[in-house]
Amino acid sequence: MRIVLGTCHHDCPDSCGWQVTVDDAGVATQMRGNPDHPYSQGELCPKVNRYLGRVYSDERVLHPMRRVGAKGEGRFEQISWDEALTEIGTRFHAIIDEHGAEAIMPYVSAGNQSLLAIMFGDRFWHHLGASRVTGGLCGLVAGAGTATTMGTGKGMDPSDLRNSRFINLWGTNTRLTNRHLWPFIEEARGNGATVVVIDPIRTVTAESADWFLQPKPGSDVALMLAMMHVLIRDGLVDREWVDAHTVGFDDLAAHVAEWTPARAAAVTGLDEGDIETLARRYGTESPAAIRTLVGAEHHEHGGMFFRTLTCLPALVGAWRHLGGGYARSVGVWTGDVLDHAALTRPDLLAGRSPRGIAMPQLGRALTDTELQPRLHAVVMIGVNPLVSVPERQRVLEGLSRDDLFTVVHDQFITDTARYADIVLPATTQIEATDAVTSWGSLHVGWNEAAIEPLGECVSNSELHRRLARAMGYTEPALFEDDLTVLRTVLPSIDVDALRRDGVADVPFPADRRPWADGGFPTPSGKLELRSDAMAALGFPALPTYLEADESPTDEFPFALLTPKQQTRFLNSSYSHLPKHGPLEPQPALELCAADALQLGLADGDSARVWNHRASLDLPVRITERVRPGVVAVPWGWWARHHGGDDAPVANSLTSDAATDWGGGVAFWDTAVAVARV
Ligand SMILES: Nc1nc2c(c(=O)[nH]1)N[C@H]1C(S)=C(S)[C@@H](COP(=O)(O)OP(=O)(O)OC[C@H]3O[C@@H](n4cnc5c(=O)[nH]c(N)nc54)[C@H](O)[C@@H]3O)O[C@H]1N2
Ligand SMILES: Nc1nc2c(c(=O)[nH]1)N[C@H]1C(S)=C(S)[C@@H](COP(=O)(O)OP(=O)(O)OC[C@H]3O[C@@H](n4cnc5c(=O)[nH]c(N)nc54)[C@H](O)[C@@H]3O)O[C@H]1N2
Ligand code: SF4
Ligand SMILES: [Mo]
Repeated sequence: MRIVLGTCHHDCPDSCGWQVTVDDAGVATQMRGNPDHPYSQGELCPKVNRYLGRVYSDERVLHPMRRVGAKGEGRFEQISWDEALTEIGTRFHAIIDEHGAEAIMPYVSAGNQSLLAIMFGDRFWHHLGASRVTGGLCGLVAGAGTATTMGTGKGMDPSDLRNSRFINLWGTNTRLTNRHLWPFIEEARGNGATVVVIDPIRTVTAESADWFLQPKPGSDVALMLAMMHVLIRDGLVDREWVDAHTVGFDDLAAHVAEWTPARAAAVTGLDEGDIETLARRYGTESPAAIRTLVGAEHHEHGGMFFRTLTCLPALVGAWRHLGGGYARSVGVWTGDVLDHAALTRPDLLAGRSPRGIAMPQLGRALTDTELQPRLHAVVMIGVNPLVSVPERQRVLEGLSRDDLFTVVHDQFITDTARYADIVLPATTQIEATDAVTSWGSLHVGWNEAAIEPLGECVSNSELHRRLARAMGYTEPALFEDDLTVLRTVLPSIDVDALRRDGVADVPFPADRRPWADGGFPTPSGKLELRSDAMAALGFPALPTYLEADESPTDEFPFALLTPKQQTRFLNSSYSHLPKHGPLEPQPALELCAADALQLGLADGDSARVWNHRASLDLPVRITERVRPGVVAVPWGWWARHHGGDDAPVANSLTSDAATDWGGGVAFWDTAVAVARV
């Protein structure tokens, strides 16, 4: 028996530490939380508590496979790695000869967010000169919006919420998506802190809060502006801190003068008195912290949400206090220990600057006949776009093209893998060594391979070494082994100690108040309540409420949200497994009683939800989770759970409109109609 330390690879802020028990035959027999991990403290979650069921699932892809039926039919034959690589090398060389290297595109997401898994492959794609993917589905908008005001995405250490008195969980579903932060919040609560949740959905986190505010989706900026109005009107602004460390206060004060709580109440659907109370409590109960994460960025004005939100802590001088300020992803802090260029080697571009393809608009890119050159090959790694990317119908149309060569590297035949020409088998996290810089806590975790790869599975890094060989490349950087790379790219970390302990701390300012004395890395050197740089780019200089283009209309009167909500799912990754999907409430259309009554719908009836993109029939679930005018369809389910191999899913309905800035996507500005079937 051996115990091997590892770190969860999922795109989840917690990056939990685990222990894998391996028997003498090399079989993993148990996985549990590492009790010595300072953040996850021995607990995993309802997804990963069943991880061995994923590792040893009968449905695992264990060998390379080649499509034999039509695209999407899901019929494959087993082939050898040699055959697979020869075919890929031959196809790639032919495409490069005919159309140039930019006709090939890697499409990589954070199915495994470990360092090698997600970034080592950049070396290969740089060397090849493939199209680059820009923007993303997750986190970039929050980071960019924050940086507009603060010059950086760096905020509080979320674990310092334990020192807060007024905690605003704003557009984040902590108990579901970031469960290991909850004990720190409970600790603060034990010391008298109040927890407020602001979310258009009454989530499990909202259920656990002291106070829940349910604005209309996409309306928060109006609420923030009214809070500023009250703070300024009532003299709750920390003028000393504001004068010393911000620019644009007078302009902002004039700008929010007209944003009375009454006006914001009309926009947000909140009670005017609640807006007053929220602002006054935020301005008087110190230390006050705002915690947010990713969800609220999935709107057309997502950048503006974070731009505006980060003005609030400045106005009340929250950064002065331990437990005060603004907490979001700490990936910008943990990224400091990584030598990104050493890992991804942009020098291998050798002066070329391949064109960028926007990640969220995959369907448009694959179907765009004007694109020069057209995309002729796509390699999907750790991503399931037919479930995760908006406008599924367009992605499907693209992946159905006969002149597109599609390679998918995954652990399962996902909706996307069904459309592959070649499927390559991927290891799970317990089969490969890697390291993980967390985005939820100030740690880097080690992941030691606990068992040998199953079948012929390979890790993402080994995949790229094989692709390099298949192309006949000789550049040594493409072939470096995992340990050598990890030792090189974490220069300030004692990798031997990390390997022994499973986790290491990431540096953070010693007094834990990173912005107490200002020093923001903006153009003015101060926190920018007014941003002349944004004005120069054509955006409003001051935080501004704007309505989304795709807002409810007479034809499509409901706002559709498609959130994460299953405790046993992680994004698109578990709905198909027996200990996960079948144990969750099945896909349904959630709407409130008042709307149901008006539409003549009762619980369990079949309803149709549609717009110009797609139409889904779902059982009705009447619930207080959503407010009038808002409906929800859970995300993460595959086509088969919606009635068939090519059935529409939540993202068949969603918009692929780009966000204002940051390169994200407005999934959650989607308007739909609903009727009884
Ligand atoms: N169990 C579980 N955990 C996960 C994941 C998972 O799938 N399952 N996914 C992981 C990933 S990839 C990520 S990015 C994180 C995301 O972590 P979070 O950002 O916490 O989660 P989301 O559910 O994406 O969004 C948070 C909330 O934003 C709300 N929201 C939507 N629009 C608005 C708005 O206009 N205003 C306000 N105030 N709120 C709004 C949604 O209703 C939702 O409840 O979670 C990670 N953790
Ligand atoms: N409607 C709607 N759409 C959304 C969201 C939403 O809330 N609502 N959330 C968005 C967000 S925040 C995100 S982050 C994306 C996530 O979207 P995806 O990145 O597509 O989702 P995941 O399920 O995290 O991972 C994708 C795949 O990675 C595979 N995988 C796991 N480990 C490995 C590995 O080591 N190697 C390889 N090659 N594959 C591996 C898994 O089997 C899985 O099929 O979805 C986005 N889409
Ligand atoms: S999915 Fe998140 S909560 Fe679950 S084990 Fe992984 S990091 Fe921890
Ligand atoms: Mo995400």
